[in-house]
Amino acid sequence: MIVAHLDLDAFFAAVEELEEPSLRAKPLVVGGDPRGRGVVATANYAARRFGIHSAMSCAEALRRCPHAIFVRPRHAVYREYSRAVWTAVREVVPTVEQTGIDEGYLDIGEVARDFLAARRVANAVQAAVRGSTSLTCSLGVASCKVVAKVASDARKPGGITVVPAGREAEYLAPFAARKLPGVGPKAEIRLARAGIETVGRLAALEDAELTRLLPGKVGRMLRDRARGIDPRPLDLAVERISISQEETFERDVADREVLRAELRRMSEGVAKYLVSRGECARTVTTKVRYPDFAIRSRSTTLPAGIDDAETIADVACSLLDRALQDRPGPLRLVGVGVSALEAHRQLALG
Ligand code: TTP
Ligand code: MG
Repeated sequence: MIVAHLDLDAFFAAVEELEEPSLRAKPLVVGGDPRGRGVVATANYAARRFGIHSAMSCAEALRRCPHAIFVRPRHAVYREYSRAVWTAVREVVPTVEQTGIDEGYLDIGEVARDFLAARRVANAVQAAVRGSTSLTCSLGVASCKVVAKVASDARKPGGITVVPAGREAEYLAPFAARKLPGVGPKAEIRLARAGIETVGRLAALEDAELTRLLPGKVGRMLRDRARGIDPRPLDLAVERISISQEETFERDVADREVLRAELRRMSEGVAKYLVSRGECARTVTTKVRYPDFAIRSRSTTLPAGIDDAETIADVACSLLDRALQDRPGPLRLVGVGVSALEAHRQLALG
């Protein structure tokens, strides 16, 4: 396995700088009201030099840097940029597990045979992201997720860190234990009390002491990770191929309006999921089940992808009409699904 973890640099702040170039090079905080109880969502690197970081109170950020500029987050704008980023990434590396708006794992092994080629692919990904959005990102390339994730954070901003196979444990060893994904504040405290400050010390723990400090499966899992052992595959949920919702009624339903209302409700769930993944779908399917358990489904494939609840619902309802025309009668279940998923249409930037 060769996997990369990609993480955008100072994401919200970077977008704000692109949208308003006069902010560039000035300390910039995206977050709540510095005169209220808001917290910092993110700060650009100029602001980080003053010790400002995510989750700090904005009041404290203002104290640390009185001339910092504070802006409120504009999530809809960040989502648009995120979609453009992931579309660009998928053009270089098609198989991606997006784990957040600004981060995800890339199946580099699919396009690169060895770590040398993997570095070139990582460079190409960075160039594609920069070319499509002007945003910068950092990547870590390794044989497993945990090492890739730690490595993507190591040379921010704009860094690429490749940890070749066989070097995982050695690479992780000097990092602070809390840098290991999975080590939360509680585990960190327990480890620190026992003098375990680094990933390397965690990796070297004997069974008995490990069980004492971090009992159960979690302890063994964290020690494995500290050793650079992480069998997690990319999580390409089946939902990537299709997303659906269905509802079995307590009593069979014949009322067309009730069925339509159900489809509309479920279409909202489906659309929400699509939007959260930055994807849209070209095929909509309505599924019906009759009291005798017979199942019918009707699908339509559209010329362009959609991701809004209303359009999905409109298509789903007309498919319901078609199904009921072919076989009328009360229904035991209705469902709506979407497939032929694609990354959201490229947005024109600038
Ligand atoms: P991160 O990737 O953690 O941070 P970042 O991209 O701003 O900076 P870095 O260069 O260190 O990666 O989070 C991505 C976005 O998520 C970030 O821009 C803002 C948002 N966010 C919050 O809203 N609250 C938080 O506490 C954190 C950590 C992030
Ligand atoms: Mg980031």
